[in-house]
Amino acid sequence: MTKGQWYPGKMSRALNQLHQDLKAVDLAIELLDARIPFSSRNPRFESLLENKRHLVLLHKADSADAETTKRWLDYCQSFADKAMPFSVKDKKYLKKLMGYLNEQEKNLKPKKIKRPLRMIFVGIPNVGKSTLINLFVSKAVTKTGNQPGITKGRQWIRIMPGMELLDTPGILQPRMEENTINPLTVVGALPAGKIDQQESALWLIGSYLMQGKGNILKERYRLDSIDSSEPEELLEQIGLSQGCLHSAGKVDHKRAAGLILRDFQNGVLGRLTLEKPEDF
Ligand SMILES: Nc1nc2c(ncn2[C@@H]2O[C@H](COP(=O)(O)OP(=O)(O)OP(=O)(O)O)[C@@H](O)[C@H]2O)c(=O)[nH]1
Ligand SMILES: [Mg+2]
Repeated sequence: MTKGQWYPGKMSRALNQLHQDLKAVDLAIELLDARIPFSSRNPRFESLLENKRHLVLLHKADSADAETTKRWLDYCQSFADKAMPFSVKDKKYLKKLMGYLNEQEKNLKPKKIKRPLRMIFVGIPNVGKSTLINLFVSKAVTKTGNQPGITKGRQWIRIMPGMELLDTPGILQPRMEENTINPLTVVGALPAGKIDQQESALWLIGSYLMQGKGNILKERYRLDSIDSSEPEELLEQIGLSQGCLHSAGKVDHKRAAGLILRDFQNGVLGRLTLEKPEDF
């Protein structure tokens, strides 16, 4: 994977559009992946924010380790106005989010002029922006149509009286650094095909082992034992047990790696947070 996917022209166009969109909102809701809050953050985003309110959602919290998510919330509160966990799999999160949005709407200034609270979801690819927009659209009162003079060609969705959401998300470039490629790959934020899936799958297996969660792999893939296993050895065993074989009967490591990453992304490998706030 090279930085070529985000060639400068495309990147600056996306950032310019986002900068424009941000001018039209009161609140930017940044989605981070609760399993990789560091790697799923784009530090350049904050420079575009200017004085807008900034809410961070540690999204897909259902897939992350709950204790670690709590510590990440403290970390996120050091750069955002507010941070909350979120998941579409449990309604309590939506209730809390709506509570926060209501508060923001009440505190809109100036108070005398009635206008809606406007907001936008932003985040890196695959973090869940469209899912959240759809969640709100399904509850929406009306689509409000273009509002001249605000953001050209953009639609606002009135999600309830006094609250409007921009119907297109702000897409942020993933942070491409040496220590972010594996985390971003395993959560599916980078296009498959351009990256070394095998290396990322080995890194993921190593993370399970290091966190004492190797049993999850053992059970899922019906392995005999994982005592003192190295990631390479486990990948081999998983390939064998799952029938990821070349015609000559040897394990197809690439295929086995793809299978593990898919299983992780589909949420069948339990909860696992891949980054700790103490490391950043
Ligand atoms: N575990 C879990 N998965 C979620 C949650 N919300 C969304 N997803 C999954 O995340 C994946 C990506 O969701 P999208 O809404 O398409 O993400 P996006 O940010 O719009 O992605 P791009 O359009 O590629 O930028 C989908 O497979 C969703 O089902 C959640 O709360 N928990
Ligand atoms: Mg989307």
